Amino acid sequence: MKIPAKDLSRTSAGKVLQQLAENPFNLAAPGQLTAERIKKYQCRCHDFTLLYATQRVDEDTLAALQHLADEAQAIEQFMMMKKGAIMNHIDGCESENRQVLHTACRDVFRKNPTAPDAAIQARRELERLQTFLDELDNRRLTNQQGKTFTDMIQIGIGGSDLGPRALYHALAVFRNPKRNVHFIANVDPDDAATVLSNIDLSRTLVNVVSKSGTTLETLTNEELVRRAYFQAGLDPSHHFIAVTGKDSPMDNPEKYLRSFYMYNYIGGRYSSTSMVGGVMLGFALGYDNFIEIIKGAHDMDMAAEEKDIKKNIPLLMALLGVWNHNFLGCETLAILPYSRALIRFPAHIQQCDMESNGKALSRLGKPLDYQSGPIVWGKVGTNGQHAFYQLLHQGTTIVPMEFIGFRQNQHEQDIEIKGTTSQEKLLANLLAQSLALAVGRQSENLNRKFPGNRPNLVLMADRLTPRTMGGILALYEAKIVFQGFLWNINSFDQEGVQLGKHLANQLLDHFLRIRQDDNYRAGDSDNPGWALLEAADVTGLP
Ligand code: G6Q
Repeated sequence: MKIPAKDLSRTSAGKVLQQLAENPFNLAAPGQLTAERIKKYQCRCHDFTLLYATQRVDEDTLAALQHLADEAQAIEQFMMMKKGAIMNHIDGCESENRQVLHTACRDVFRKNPTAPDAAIQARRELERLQTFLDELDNRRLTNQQGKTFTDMIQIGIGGSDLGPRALYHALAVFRNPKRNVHFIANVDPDDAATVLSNIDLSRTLVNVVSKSGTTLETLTNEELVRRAYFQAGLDPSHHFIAVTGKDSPMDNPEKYLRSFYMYNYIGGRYSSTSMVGGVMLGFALGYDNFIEIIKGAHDMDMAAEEKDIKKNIPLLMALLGVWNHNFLGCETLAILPYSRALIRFPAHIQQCDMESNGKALSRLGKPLDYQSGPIVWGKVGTNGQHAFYQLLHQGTTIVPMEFIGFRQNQHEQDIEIKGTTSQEKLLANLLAQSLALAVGRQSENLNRKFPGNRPNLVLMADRLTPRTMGGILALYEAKIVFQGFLWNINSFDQEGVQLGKHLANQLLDHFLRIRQDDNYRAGDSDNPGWALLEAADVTGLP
């Protein structure tokens, strides 16, 4: 299966969009953002509605964006990816050359003759997880004193931390009230100390997550927590669980109470619905809720196969992003959920997006002659309105925004004051911002003038549940993948991350040698690590 690869600058749709961008739809002109427009520019997929009347698009722009998606064969590529084609390839360069099959983790409940082997492997891991969780629930698996496990520490970093952690916070209200999860990611020893200072280790499981089984931060933190177990007189092999790649250095079941697997065709940042998220989320939320996440994600994976951009939220969001970034020249993107539960979600999307699409080489092996992924950032709720929104409204930089909102809150509690609930006030704020940023405000006083034309969209759902969370997760994954296809880049490797890992290890070797040999530094000034070592001196390290 050969992947159709075409650079954005070689597409005919790109040329049309270039012309349209000279005079984009003016949201700030009087009478443009009408009720009719708001009604017309809505897209629905399953539980979600996307409101995009507040983007600088009209029918001509949408037709050109549809043409762009067709020319790039975005849907065909997405379906090839789901069936197991090698996606991770760049002509003329050594690259990972792998399948990309995070969607297979969700394609586990239907008889699908085209499902790749990955779906069978995912189902097997799910069954093993279910057995493990049953044992915990039925007290067949307890600590050595016969007591239940009440806590879990998840040790992992990057893709083995951000997505799972975002989901845990998002769904905390669905948590088993007798179970808590704590996270250690950074190698900063204070991170681990904070978690360890306030926990009963004897009733805690430690879930060590590393696909490669070689990540310095994770292995160091694992040893640090193991030492705490030894010091407490506890045997770590009754508490430690591994989630790792088959045959990785961590694939050593004797060392662990249980070992679960993820496979090399699942990228770290796309791994939340594999065992990377599954073990911890299953422990905290229960197996059924984890399955709901998977089902919500699967629904979105299917919805993302729709060719008509007006019926496919992830594809439409991908295209609107390309329009704003490549044609209207906006360099960043803000993700702004109006739900405190999504507190960690912008950080996850930041990683997933910037690690996937922060690339400068096309899949044809040539430097790009256009921009790829934007700088992604964001924060939850109305708090931002009292902080950085000033720049969004009146700053010299135009920041496209993606708002996420829910009609109902998660908890049963709310209060009605002056005839409206807090949830209604929250939503009113969200919608007011969306409209104000698009339309702006005229004023004689230049200081109080708002130029408008700040492109934004609103993703709405009824309530943030495990199912909707799975949907939002898969929606953003698909959006990022589609943008990679449109930019014709390899979204599935991360050489920049690998470089950082490699350099840190190299530098640590230097530290070690300095400790062992006082004469080493003088004779080694040609060593490329030297400049870094000089800098390290300033920090007072060894
Ligand atoms: C994600 C990246 C990266 C990775 C971490 C942790 O896509 O590859 O963020 O997840 O570096 O790697 P391990 O899971 O191998 O420890």
